[in-house]
Amino acid sequence: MKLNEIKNETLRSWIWQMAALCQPEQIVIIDGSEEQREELLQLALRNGDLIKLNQDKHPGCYYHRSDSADVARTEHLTFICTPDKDQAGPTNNWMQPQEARDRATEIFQRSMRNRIMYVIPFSMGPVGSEFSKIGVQLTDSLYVVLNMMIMTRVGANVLDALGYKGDFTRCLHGLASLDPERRLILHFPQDNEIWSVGSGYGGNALLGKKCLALRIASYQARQEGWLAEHMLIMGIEGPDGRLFYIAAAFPSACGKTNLAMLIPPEGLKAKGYRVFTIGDDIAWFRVNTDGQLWGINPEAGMFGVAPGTNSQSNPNAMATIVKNTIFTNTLLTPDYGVWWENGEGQTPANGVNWQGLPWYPGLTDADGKKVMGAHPNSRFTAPLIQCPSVSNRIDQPQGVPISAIIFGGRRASVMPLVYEAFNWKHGVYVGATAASEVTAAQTHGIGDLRFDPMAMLPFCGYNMADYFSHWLRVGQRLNPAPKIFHVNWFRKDDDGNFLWPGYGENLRVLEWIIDRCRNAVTAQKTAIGYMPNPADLDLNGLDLAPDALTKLLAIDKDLWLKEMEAREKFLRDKLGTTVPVEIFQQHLELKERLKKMD
Ligand code: GTP
Ligand code: SPV
Ligand code: MN
Repeated sequence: MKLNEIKNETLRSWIWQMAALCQPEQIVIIDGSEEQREELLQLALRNGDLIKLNQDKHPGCYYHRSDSADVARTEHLTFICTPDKDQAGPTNNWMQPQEARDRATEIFQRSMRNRIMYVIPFSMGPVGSEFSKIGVQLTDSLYVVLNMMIMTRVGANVLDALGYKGDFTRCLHGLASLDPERRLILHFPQDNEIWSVGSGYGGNALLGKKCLALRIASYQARQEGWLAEHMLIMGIEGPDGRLFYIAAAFPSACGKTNLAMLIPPEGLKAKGYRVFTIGDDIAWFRVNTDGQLWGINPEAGMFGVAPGTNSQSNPNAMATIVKNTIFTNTLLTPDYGVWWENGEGQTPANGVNWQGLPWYPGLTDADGKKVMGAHPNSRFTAPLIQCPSVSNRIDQPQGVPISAIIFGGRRASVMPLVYEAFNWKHGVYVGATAASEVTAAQTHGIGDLRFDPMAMLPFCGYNMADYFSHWLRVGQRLNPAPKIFHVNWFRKDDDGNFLWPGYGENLRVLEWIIDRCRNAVTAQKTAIGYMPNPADLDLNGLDLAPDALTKLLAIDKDLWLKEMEAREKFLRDKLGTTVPVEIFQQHLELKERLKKMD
């Protein structure tokens, strides 16, 4: 396909403009054809972007190593560039738009000399759906092109949908030197534009994902009256055959992919439970004319955390990645297979690790620290359609109706296994004050507890306080509104062991949540919300320590009051007075209820 075949004039002139800046040797438009994909794969093998894996064991699978200083999102180099700093708010890094463009221009300038600039027209959401948004990414990374072809809907049909006059998000991406000192991830919400330079991995580089589908989309969602969220969507079919769709927001590497495709434990399977996966990372919601919240997954693939994934923890993910998958930063075994910590099968005797260094089990570095085979944020990119539990509704343009929204995070203490908010307003407060221990999905602060409202702290494209107001406003249009819950799979005992087995067993908690949605069980009214009567949680066949459930459901008044102080600091000192009064009110009411607890 030739540039002058693109009907959209704005797109054509933008491509020329960006090409003038980056000066690629050639421009190639991605048309979505299988022939072109095959050509690109061959080129990627020749230029070293990809290594071909053992095609007998891993048909259609490839391996990639990103630069060892480019292995996770870099939130400190990520900016929201609005004319006014207040529009970005206190939780985002802000840069004045002109300064941002000047700084990035200096890095992009001539950065694609002797390189190819690929033009990727992509749709987030089913092509042509009212929910969907079109983006066009320019990039000089073939690895990024091949990932985008899995993660999004790419090709000439997107250009057709865009037509002569359609609007699209301009996504400029360049590898440049990959030097973190010369790396910028810039968002211009008012211009519907993203500039990312100096990184070739994950959310920094696959611009449809966090940059468009969350940061830019959340800004647009506020203006257009919908929600763009860091959530999985799954369908759960109960014993009576009725299907409930639920959405869940957990911060990065806190279990969305795992929950979205869980396998029911035996007892629940026998009762008739089945799980259908709609999405594992991002959800877009709209209030339908029926008053319900409907949601789609704007993505077409999954970019899942490899370490910890095995056929015990996540059999459906293992089945999804048997073919047509790109593995990044895992261990490469001598027979051109892949391996990662807490993965599948025997630990290989040796291999080449994520840094490209010879590796064997037990290898330590100069300081005696264990050297990993796979990076903790190593990932697989695979088509969602290959997931055995995939729903047959992923391409439905109107999405699916949502019965419950779940917030959660990694909390070693304080947060119980599950509780239910009293109503939407209370639920928005629960989401707004959610916190979690930082994971390897980002480069800085791993292990620290941080507030991460609705799991959107790194992804909200505008002022977080205004985002809370938007949630409250959307709630006013919902009838009935989904019920809101909070879960924690990560509570630990005094010896540091997880109290709850997690993974597939989490369906036991989801069963209670669904039962609440259809008014099938009563609950205990506590200071923090509704909690299960222990007898209503089906624990059959589960080998829980005798007092584990008591500990999992315990509310420690002192710890909660400490939590309330931290929340207050976050809401008042960090977010400030623009936080909606309803949120403060919920906070004060909860504090009163906790104080009255005995
Ligand atoms: P992003 O793709 O970064 O947004 O992550 P995610 O939320 O999809 O997380 P994912 O499901 O990939 O899980 C990340 C890590 O958490 C993996 O190492 C999992 O093994 C672990 N994990 C997932 N679910 C559970 C659980 O229920 N219990 C425990 N203990 N660990 C879990
Ligand atoms: C996350 O960090 O939440 C991810 C991975 O899903 S990335 O695409 O790198 O953002
Ligand atoms: Mn994510």
